[in-house]
Amino acid sequence: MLNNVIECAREAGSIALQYFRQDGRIGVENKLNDSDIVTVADKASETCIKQYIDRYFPSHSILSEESGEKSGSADYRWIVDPIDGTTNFFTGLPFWAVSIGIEHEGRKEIGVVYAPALGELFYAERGKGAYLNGRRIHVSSEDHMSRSVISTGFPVDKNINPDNNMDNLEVILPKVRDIRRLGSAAVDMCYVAAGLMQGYWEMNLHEWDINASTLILEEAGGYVTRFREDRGISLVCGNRAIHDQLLSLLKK
Ligand code: 2AM
Ligand code: CA
Repeated sequence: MLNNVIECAREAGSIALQYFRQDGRIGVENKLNDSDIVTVADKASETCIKQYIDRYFPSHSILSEESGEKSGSADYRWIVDPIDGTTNFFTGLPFWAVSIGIEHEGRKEIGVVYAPALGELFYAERGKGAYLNGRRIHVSSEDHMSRSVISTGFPVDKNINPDNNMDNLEVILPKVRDIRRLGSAAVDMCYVAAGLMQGYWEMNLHEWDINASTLILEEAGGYVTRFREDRGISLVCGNRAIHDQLLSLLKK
């Protein structure tokens, strides 16, 4: 099934890529506010993925960002983000990805994150390790915060909610080599999985943002913890040491 999921992500990513940096073809709409957007490309990518599932796995359930839940008879569920990092996509920055996770009887079994503008395909199967473009990846072995590059993000309701992650940033920024804000939870977590960054935290995410990349990170030897229950999915990840240090600093 991994090969099917990779094929599906590649097809959807190629479709999205046709809209990328093509002025006038993107067709942006607001969902919640000016920070929360969906484009024609998100919808085209999602349609491609749903058609693929209908063709090859019609009995499977689907949870997807733009069209929600579809329940099927089989114990397999696809968790789909057609474009994670839509703001980057719309702006023309390359950090965005198609993210597809597969759960069997509620357990994560396959994760595929395809970032076509970066030429990067991440995937993992439970128990079989994590890969970037066919090469095995592992989390970083760096255990000093002062030598770590840590990524984060800011919640989409920052215009109305002062609980906007600035408190965590204030505590963590002075302790680390530097902070990044890439704008795609899926890419952030895969970069931690590949040892390119040492850790990542963000609040107010959804299951489709992080499902596939959670398995990829764990299969690369990383740790993920949800550090709050009151702000959507709020998670911290990294290798054991950096994960633990970040977790101890974050506001719970
Ligand atoms: P998206 O681009 O698929 O929406 C950036 O901070 C991260 O937050 C991205 O992974 C982004 O996913 C996610 N994000 C953006 N808007 C969001 C929203 N309204 N709710 C939850 N997550 C969101
Ligand atoms: Ca998305």
